[in-house]
Amino acid sequence: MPGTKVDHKDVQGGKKWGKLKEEQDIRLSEINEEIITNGDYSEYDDLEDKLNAYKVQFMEYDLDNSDDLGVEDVSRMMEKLGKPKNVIEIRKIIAEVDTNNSGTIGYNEFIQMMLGKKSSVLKLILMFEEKSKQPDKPEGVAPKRTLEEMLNKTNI
Ligand SMILES: [Ca+2]
Ligand SMILES: [Ca+2]
Repeated sequence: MPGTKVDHKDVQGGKKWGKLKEEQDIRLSEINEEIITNGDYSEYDDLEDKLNAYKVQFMEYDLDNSDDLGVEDVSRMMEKLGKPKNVIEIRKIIAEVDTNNSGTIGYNEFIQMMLGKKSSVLKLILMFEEKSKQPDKPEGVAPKRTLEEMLNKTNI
């Protein structure tokens, strides 16, 4: 991507970076709590899980910890997702969900995009990415060993 000069490798993964992400986690968790309390999306019965997953996703892409996704964040996101776009396309993608016309996607706008009824390019791409990730995480399946251990303990 021409025109992007900031090298995030300098900070990403470092101690300072971890601290910043921890602080961001606290800020965004508070917003999640508010959203749950407000009851705006009460139609989702797994709202808390959903908000948690979106928070993790948002933090992953907010490279400068500004609590919003700007042109650079979104263009890196697209590169990562294998769908590189030019700056004009990125601006269009952001504008689709940028309800307060700040030129960036704030956390609330991100949540609204993911949970609201309106469709957008970014939402479709992210939803597709989430789906494609799932087969790699067989968290719901209990390992066979665990069952055997349980049976041993109960002397069956
Ligand atoms: Ca940002
Ligand atoms: Ca905005």
